Amino acid sequence: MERKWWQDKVAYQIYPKSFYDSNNDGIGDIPGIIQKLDYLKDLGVDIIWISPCYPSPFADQGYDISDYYDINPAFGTLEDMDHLLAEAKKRDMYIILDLVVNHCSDEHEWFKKACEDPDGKYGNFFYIEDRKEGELPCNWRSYFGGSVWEPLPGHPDKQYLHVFHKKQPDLNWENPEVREEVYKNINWWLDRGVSGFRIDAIINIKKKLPFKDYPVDRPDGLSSIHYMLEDATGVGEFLGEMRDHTFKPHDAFSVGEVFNEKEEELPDFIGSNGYFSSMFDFSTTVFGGSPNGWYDHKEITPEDYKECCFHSQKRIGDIGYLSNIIENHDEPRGVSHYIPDGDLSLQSKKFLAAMYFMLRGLPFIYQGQEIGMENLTFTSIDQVDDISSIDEYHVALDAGCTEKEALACVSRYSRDNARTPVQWDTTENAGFSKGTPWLPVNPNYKDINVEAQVNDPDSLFSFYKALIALRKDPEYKETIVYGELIPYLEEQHNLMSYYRKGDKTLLVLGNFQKEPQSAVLPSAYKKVLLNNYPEVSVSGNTVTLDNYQVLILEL
Ligand code: TEU
Ligand code: CA
Repeated sequence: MERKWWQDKVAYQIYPKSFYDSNNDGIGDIPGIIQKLDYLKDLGVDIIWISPCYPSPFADQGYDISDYYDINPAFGTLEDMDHLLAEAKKRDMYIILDLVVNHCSDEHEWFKKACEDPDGKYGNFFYIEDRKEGELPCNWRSYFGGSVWEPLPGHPDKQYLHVFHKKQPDLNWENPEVREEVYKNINWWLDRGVSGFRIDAIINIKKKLPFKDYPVDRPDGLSSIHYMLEDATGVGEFLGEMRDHTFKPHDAFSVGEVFNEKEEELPDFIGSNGYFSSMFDFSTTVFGGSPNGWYDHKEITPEDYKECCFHSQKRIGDIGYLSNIIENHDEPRGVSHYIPDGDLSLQSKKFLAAMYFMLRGLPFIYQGQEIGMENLTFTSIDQVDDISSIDEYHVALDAGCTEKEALACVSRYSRDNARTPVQWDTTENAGFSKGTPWLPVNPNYKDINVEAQVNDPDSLFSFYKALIALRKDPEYKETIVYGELIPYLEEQHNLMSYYRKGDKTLLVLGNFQKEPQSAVLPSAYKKVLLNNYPEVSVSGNTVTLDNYQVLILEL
């Protein structure tokens, strides 16, 4: 594939509400991001994705936008955003925003106007249907539970579609006026200095019309949206048009939140003239997911993790460039998710860091990941804020789980795990805010915090910094950024190992278990580029790896 400006970068996701609170109202904000830019620069970050920071009633933490042309007063002002863009630019950093255009907020003026006059211009911005005797146009279940249909405020004889929360009415992408509005907004931000977008829930913009029922798959009598998405074709027409009107003329970076794409569509999505620059590899996050709900999810083992990563790498090959993650704002903390038996140690965290970071693709770090932030343990459902977790709690109870079991699955998978405030130091509220944080701080902040790690050469933070420095090292960049990935000793149990081959040959060798194990080296090595233990134990052509030991070798 042709090389792109963003490919040799390292990206970092900020969830602004929980990043850093500059004015002590308990909510992170844009001036707070500006204050921490040097911290991110020191880590080696280039691209910063900021989760939605626009005006929003926060029904879904800002993924319900009521004005696409402004900044949420809780986060600051447009001037603050301009200031952030300028400060980032000074440091050769790039800001990308979240593009949430499958839906808007029910408090957006378009929806308000649609409620005033459902037959007028704005009625056609949404999916509004007649409601005869309470009948639903179709039996689809919204992602957050319940029917996707909700009575239209002020019009009991009509109803509107929302595949997410009822406060997130879906925009009607079939209407060219809607698409025009979306492109206008994207270009407005790009012209303002934003370098691109992460594109939210984008697969959902294409609905299979006319509305019809799909198989009922839960006791609620409704049908998972996935049946409809499988059946819908033609999303590419919208996405190609969006690319041509916005990203392409600006040479912007775009990363799609794409799920369930069909194999043959990969080149269309991220090939040389793809709809997006890149898309996230969700193969490990969705592994074990059950259509029944979180309570029925299957745990991922080290072997599964390895298989998912290698499968994605093989299918993408040189078609395009994936974006790699171990967590985001919708997922449990990566270390809590992928390291079995809660065996969280500095070594296991470093192991996981190196394993995903050295894959071919653009690495994203989610805030707090670089210091090894962990899941929260919930002791009561009242501590949960996230709408998705609350729904899943009830799904679990309805399926016959006890309250304890339901709470355990929420604890395991809740989106709030990743949304607790960043742990900056050992002072009150982990230094995130002097006010009351909107979501409680993880009580482990005295042990896990930025201040304790930035100057410690053995810390996880320093390990991430070394991984980033290695990716950018002129000697190895060609291989790490552009080289191919070839699995090594793929069959060896709980060993995750792969070559990166470019103008050099590197071998990433990791022991994904807490017992030591030996592995045969393919040849002698020239240099140890990274090691999470002080020593390498080799005898002849065999290396013995300590528990969760990971080595990056130059062969
Ligand atoms: O998520 C899209 C998505 O597919 C979700 O259903 C995701 O699987 C779910 O959050 C897991 O519980 C995006 C955003 O990342 C998410 O935060 C938003 O809630 C959602 O879109 C709606 O905008
Ligand atoms: Ca604040």
